[in-house]
Amino acid sequence: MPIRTLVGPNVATLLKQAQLVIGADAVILHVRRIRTPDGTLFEVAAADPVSAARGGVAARSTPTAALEMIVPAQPARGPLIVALVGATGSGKTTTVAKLATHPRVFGSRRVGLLCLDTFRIGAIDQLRTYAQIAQLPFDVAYGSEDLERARGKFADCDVILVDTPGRSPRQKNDRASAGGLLEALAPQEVHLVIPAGTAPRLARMMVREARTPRVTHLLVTKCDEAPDENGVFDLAVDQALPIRWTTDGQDVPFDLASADEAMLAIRISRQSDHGGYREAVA
Ligand SMILES: Nc1nc2c(ncn2[C@@H]2O[C@H](COP(=O)(O)OP(=O)(O)OP(=O)(O)O)[C@@H](O)[C@H]2O)c(=O)[nH]1
Ligand SMILES: [Mg+2]
Repeated sequence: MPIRTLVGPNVATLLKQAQLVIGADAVILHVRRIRTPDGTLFEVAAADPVSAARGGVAARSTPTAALEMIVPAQPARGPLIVALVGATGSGKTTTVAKLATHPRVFGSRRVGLLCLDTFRIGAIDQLRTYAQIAQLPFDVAYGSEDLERARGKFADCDVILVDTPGRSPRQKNDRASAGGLLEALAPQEVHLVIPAGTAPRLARMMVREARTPRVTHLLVTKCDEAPDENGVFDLAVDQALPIRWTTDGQDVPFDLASADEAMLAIRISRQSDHGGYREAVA
């Protein structure tokens, strides 16, 4: 099977190049990090869908599916509802606060914060404090009866960010009511929050178990704690789940970046002799 291998410092550029060389339906076979004395480079291997299928590789993801713009599009009607789900302590609430207040993300769009985490002591106050500091509308939903009121409160919002209780991949029913509330809200985007240092097996399990509601994106947090890891990025490509946002610190709102910026920030620690961009045909 003719595989095109592209190497360069910017994954987003490489993915675009793969599309230019192969076509818009290019199938990404892998994205790998290559460390060099001068910085980190990435290798993207791609093939056309027919060759990929002949070689036993299903068309799992399009190149641009892996990394998305930091600014989401606004739906034609109604507010954009974005929910963050994930394990306890993964960084959901902090990231909701960053997204709500980072100047590059929603700009002048009016953002409201909805808390569904009525399980953990202090969770409501944590998000309410961010809302008060940023002077954003805030509400809490304990049950479906609260959703109508919350929608009314957010009537003039362009965006509603939804914080949810932490969940363990092995706990099937503990947060069932929050899952039900999320279903009722029908968010356009559901980001599964995974810290960068999460073991690949565990990260895969998190994706497998996070079914309700359907996850649309991965969101990689704590890149500062695992600056050398791109396992969650590989998982995103593998599962055809795009990454729009990443975080790399506790500073609200500024420790937030787009996925391609985060890929570039992954650090050098191993020597390699690769130079700038190059292309090879395997
Ligand atoms: N180093 C680092 N710490 C982070 C980052 N994002 C969040 N944290 C920290 O991680 C801890 C947990 O963050 P939270 O936002 O409360 O996590 P959560 O997922 O809402 O936790 P639960 O509500 O308990 O499920 C806090 O101490 C945050 O400051 C990050 O990008 N880097
Ligand atoms: Mg939280």
